[in-house]
Amino acid sequence: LTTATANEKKAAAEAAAALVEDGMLIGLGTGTTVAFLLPAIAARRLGGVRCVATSPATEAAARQLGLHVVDFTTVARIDLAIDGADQVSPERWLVKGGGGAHTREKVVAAAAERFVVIVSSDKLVDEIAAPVPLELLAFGLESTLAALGHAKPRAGTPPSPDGGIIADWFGRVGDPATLAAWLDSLPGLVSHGLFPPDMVSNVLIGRGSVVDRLP
Ligand code: A5P
Repeated sequence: LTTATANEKKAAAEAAAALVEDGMLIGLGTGTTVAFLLPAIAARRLGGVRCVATSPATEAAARQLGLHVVDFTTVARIDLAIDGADQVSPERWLVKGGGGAHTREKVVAAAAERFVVIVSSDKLVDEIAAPVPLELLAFGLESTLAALGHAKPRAGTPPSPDGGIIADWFGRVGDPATLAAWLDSLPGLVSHGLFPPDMVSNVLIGRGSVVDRLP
């Protein structure tokens, strides 16, 4: 992480932390950008904020900072989810899952009233491209990989907290909606890292020391 990129991540994260209101249930993403978000939320000292975490790492970091983390098993709706991304296209397609947490991240984003994406400016792309992160069931793994064609389990990455195998797809993306629909049709696939534009409420982009929004 260069200092310039870190500063952009921090600026975007701090802008998102300002959106948190007392009493809200917040969805916390995963990654190095969210690492700047957690202290920024904690610093607001809003006693009535509760959070759900998209990964054990985020959960531990949030608790360490004194944030009130609740279990996501029995919660129906999230007010505001905030998360980073690996790629953001002009149409607001996202690729997520560079840290392997995309399954829980997508469940949390989908349950949120508002999903705000925080990125450094280097995450903006003209077109979504491979790799697209995947989570696959261990059951039938070889047959699912064969159906996927250009996919490989991610070397050295442990299974997800839900037991899935983290992998990446390396084919030509083309139209993200077509690829997402095809991936969603494969029974052995738990989830993929393509997040559709209709899931995304805002994108906050750190650019130098200012924060832009995707129009
Ligand atoms: C975690 O699985 C990812 O979806 C992250 O949100 C994404 O990789 C962005 O990560 P950074 O904030 O570390 O760049």
